[in-house]
Amino acid sequence: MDGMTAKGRTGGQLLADALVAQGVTHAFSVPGESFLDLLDGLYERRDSIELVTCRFEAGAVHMAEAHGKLTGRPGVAIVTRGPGACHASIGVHVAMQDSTPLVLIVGQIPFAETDRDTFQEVDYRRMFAPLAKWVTQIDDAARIPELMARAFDVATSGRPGPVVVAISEEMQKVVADVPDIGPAPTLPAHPAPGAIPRLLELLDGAERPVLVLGGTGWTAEGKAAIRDFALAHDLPVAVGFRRLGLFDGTSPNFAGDIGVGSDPALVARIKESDLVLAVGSRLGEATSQGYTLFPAGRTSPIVQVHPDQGEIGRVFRPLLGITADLNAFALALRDAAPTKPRPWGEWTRTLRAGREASVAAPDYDGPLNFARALQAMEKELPDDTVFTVDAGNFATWPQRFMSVREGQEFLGPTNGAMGYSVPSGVGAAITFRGRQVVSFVGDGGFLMTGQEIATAFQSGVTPIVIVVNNGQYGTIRMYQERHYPGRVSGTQLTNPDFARFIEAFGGHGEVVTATDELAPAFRRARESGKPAVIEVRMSPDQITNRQTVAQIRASAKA
Ligand SMILES: Cc1ncc(C[n+]2csc(CCOP(=O)(O)OP(=O)(O)O)c2C)c(N)n1
Ligand SMILES: [Mg+2]
Repeated sequence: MDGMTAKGRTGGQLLADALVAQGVTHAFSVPGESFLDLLDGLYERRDSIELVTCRFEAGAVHMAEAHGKLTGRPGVAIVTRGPGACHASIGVHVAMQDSTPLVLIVGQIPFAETDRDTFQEVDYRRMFAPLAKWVTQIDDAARIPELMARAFDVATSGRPGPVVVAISEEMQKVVADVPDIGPAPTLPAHPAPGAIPRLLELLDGAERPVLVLGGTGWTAEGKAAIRDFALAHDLPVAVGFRRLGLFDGTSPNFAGDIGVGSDPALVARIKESDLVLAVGSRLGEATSQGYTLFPAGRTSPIVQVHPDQGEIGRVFRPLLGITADLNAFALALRDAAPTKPRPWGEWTRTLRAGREASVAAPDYDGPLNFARALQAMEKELPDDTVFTVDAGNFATWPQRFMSVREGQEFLGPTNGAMGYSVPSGVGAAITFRGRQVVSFVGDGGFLMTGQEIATAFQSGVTPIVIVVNNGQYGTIRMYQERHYPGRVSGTQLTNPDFARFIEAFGGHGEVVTATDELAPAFRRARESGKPAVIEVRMSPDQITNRQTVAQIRASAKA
């Protein structure tokens, strides 16, 4: 499209064409009267862009965010001004904290009414200032190609993130004669010439190294390259909070994930490590266990690799920082064969043994051992399954007891946004039609955005949602029991019949109350060929996969 002119296009057409020029294939939207001209432009480009009509702006943005996480190119959400933008804001926060490329387009009020507190008026530059990577408003149709290209460049550069573009109402009707602008062919940032030799020198001097993978934008080739490096050097590999898709959980070198609810033994080992290779990870609050992995503010035994130099050493001062595109870095590192035997074989085996001990399902009281149930269900999963999780304690069960295999994907909100799992699963299913999506969510999170399953029916995709029903906002109850044992306040829930909920949409519903029921229920759900909900009835007393309410109370009182 670059350099092409098409005479006399309206702003709405220019916007739709700008999306096509950027290679956009999907846009997730709840319509508003503020962007009728853009909707009309999309009508003309409906062969290139699938417009997905959603039920809730938070759902639309989570779908777009999942698209961005899975493809590395910005997911696009389009919402209306004021109320629509407010609903959408949670997804901007997810994209910011998760480093996901996202472009949120907001229909703006008529420009001529600015600053009258007119109907649905909001200043988006101020509203999204701390939430987004960049906010702009396009008031001149002739600048649509320029500013849209800029929006996509900012969303994907360095540390990827969300960009908000407000489009004033009349501007969408103005006719302008300007060419489209596509992405510039830009080569990724490669590690500096001295970077890999210095890293290897540090590795040669290490006894207890750990590779910690994180971040976004990884390609299959990049993930394979860093895997080959890890295996050649026999490094133990951990992944950051909710980054379980970055390394094969069944690999003999996989040590587990570090984040909320992760294995305390693994955290202890990482604190003992004398060289952490943090590739892509920001070593954020959850991954660093509340910034306790190393003393902050002084040099720590870390080599940190990140595409944005501004993220390197933000909390932990590393021995070495390397600014590079993660895939370019991984490919450069792949050929760095060890020049001498690696002395840490026993250390790596110790970390792996820890992971195996953690993944082994313990006994639990009652008819449902969710750990064993998940492990039986896991055998039914296709090799390219996409998992999504919500925020909540239920998520620590799949995170701990299942192994995300190479070729599978795992999407979770690192900012802990409840209501993420169902819409992101729908977005993933629409992005990768034909791949099985399995979305885990709690009873609390499901009733925040579970109605977005309607979009799966409308788009003809068939995710399977596993609702873990413990009749409460369990995570908060857990904190409550730790701080105020026995004083249950504001955390109990009265729930509907979740199987009948999905049946009302025309989907497939299952209820699971015992260990050996989950795998067959999952099989039936897949065979139904419909969107499905499997309600797993979890004892409210089994508040985490490590502790019961009684145990928490006892230690809180001690
Ligand atoms: C949008 C949002 N609101 C509130 C919270 C605070 N919060 C974190 S976990 C949680 C409870 C989740 O309940 P549920 O989905 O049932 O999962 P459970 O913890 O019971 O497994 C709450 C309310 C949040 N993280 N996000
Ligand atoms: Mg719950």
